[in-house]
Amino acid sequence: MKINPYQPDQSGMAYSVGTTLDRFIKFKQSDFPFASGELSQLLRDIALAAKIVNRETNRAGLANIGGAFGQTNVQGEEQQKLDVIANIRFMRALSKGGEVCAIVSEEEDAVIDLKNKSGKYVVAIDPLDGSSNIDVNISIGTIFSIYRRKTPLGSPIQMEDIMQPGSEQVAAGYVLYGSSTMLVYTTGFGVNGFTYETSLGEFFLSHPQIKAPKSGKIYSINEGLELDWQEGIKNYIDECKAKRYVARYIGSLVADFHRNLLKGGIYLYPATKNNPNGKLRLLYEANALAFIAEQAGAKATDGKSRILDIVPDSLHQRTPLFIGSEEMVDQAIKHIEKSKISATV
Ligand code: FDP
Repeated sequence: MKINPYQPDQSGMAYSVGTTLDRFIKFKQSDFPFASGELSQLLRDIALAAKIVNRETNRAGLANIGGAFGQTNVQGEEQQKLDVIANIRFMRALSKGGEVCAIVSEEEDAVIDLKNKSGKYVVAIDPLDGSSNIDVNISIGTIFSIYRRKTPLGSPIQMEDIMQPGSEQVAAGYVLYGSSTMLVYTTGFGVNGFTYETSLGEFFLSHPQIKAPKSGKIYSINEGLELDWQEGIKNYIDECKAKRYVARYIGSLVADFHRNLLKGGIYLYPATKNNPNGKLRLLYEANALAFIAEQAGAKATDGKSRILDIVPDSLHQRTPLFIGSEEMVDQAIKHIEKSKISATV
């Protein structure tokens, strides 16, 4: 029997292992006229750091890298050892590649100016999201946003390069370290997901052109904070229960978002008494996921406006976040608005 390796094969002997992330990125470079390949290289750098962090998270139980690091980050949250390790890995990947001029990280108080005058891109990153789940072997993630700098190449970095609204993102993505490890990203031409094949050490295209269901039955919210919610949120969640929707809350934003993106659902983190502006960070959590959500046909808002339209005024700014299937987000917003009107009459 003669098998043509380039043709679909019935025997299974020449089955294709699929499209690698590297090849996909290279192929997609043509979406950008006059692209010089730097964004492509930056995405590859992020993927490499993700592979290393994936290795570290997989052996966390064995390598004495679980548990607290003994310091708090700028948000006052206790840093875990793996938070610190992931931060180091991504910082290295982003600074060594040469494409980036500045980085904003959840784990760093201030902007990291790489003094790289030829770096076109600014990256905002949460190196390891969902840290409270690290020690109990539950899915965690990395979230990143990429912006083109506003000031001319060669000049020093300015705050206008950093404080850009999410609508200016040129690419965004997340890595989910879960039952399998996935990298999902967009450059504004749809959303594609890649699954890590450990034996080959490569990400392969597994979820091409992800489309979020218009509606769904899953709602994800920390119900322990119900007493702190505003009326509209309570009413919306009551409606979800009345409709016998399904409650699912992992407490790792990437994992909750990813499930809802594929299956249809909504993730809500509203303002609470302790966190009057919500808990999640605009620059390196909400913006990236909002860009991905919109590219997949879903929606993201802070209850008043589209997440991607918010112009940040501080690095570690927090925002309420309602993100997921379009009809569910619209319905949540209806309840929020209705309760505001009834509060004013
Ligand atoms: P964590 O504090 O564990 O890092 O971004 C912060 C985040 O996790 C999200 O990943 C998660 O969805 C949320 O906070 C969980 O917050 P609560 O524990 O308040 O529900």
